[in-house]
Amino acid sequence: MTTTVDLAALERELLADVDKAADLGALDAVRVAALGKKGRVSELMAKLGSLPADERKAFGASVNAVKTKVSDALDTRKIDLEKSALAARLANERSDVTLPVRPGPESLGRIHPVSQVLDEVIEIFADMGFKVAEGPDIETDEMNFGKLNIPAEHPARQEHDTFYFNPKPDGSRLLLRTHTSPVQIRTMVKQKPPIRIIAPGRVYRCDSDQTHTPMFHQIEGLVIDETTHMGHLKWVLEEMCKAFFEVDAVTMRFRSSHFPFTEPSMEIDIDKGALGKPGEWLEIGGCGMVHPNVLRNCGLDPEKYQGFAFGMGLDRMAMLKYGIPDLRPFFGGDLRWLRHYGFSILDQPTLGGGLSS
Ligand code: 2NL
Repeated sequence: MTTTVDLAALERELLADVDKAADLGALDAVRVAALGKKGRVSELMAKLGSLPADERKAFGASVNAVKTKVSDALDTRKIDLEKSALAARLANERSDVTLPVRPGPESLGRIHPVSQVLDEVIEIFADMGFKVAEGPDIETDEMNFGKLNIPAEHPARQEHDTFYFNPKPDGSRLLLRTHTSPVQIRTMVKQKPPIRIIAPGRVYRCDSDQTHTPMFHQIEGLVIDETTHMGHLKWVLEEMCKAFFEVDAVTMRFRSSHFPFTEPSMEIDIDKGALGKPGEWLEIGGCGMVHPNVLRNCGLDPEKYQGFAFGMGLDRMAMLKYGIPDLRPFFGGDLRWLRHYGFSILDQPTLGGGLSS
């Protein structure tokens, strides 16, 4: 074993390497090669144990001195390189603060026509004192049909093309709601009149062609108190149509119809004059006075309480108002369609500022 290592030469060599390192990456490589676990200085330290005791102390001190010198040189060089790297960036990276701001998501994003129409309709009904009510998309038979005076085997059940879940062990089946009426039922069950709500939301029917999609959007309305009558119903719907189509007058027609949950029941038609085509009738929904059986099923005394309900298709309303010819691309997720028919997020519909500006 010999200790005739030329520590002075090693020190000169390592200090020269430090000086030569052109960037921070190269400098780190020098550090690892010198002071890393298997670096040249560290390896000398590891040899200490095998030296005779009388040489160990002096040799250790000399190696340590080299280590300190190299380490200090590395630190100094690192600060220099960092300074020049920053100076280079400052010299090269200039930003022109006079350039126009790039459009961000808030100006590129688009509101879907159904969301726009929903916001518009909510604004209109909120102004008339209605609150928005919500409920689950997955419902029980009782909420979707039973309480609405549609018993099992009633022919109206077939018309609803219901999506059913697999039966539970007790034979009962959950379903996807076929209308938003269960939201209104839940409200009547838990809240005493007066009730003034709208229930917008997704509904589902097993039906798919050019004008039907298995999921679509509906908005229903419900008013229950002790005195509300058909005159109020007609006024509310007329005000809604005028505000929605942004016209001063609409001609409406209430055609006698039948729903199990209203009596009397009517289909709502508007004259297309509101859309620039007078003389043609267009069906926009259905309505009626809430059936006494429905009130009773919800724990309300039909001798004391009465009121009206109505239902309309939101997607259809969007197509009518904004001249969108086909229903299917509403749910296709095609960004080109959305850029064409969508609305800016900055155009919030308000009655004061115009619903759709
Ligand atoms: C339509 C017809 C309608 C209702 C929905 C309703 C809800 C309750 C009680 C009574 Cl809780 N009625 N809703 C009433 C009449 C018509 O919808 O053509 N919808 C698109």
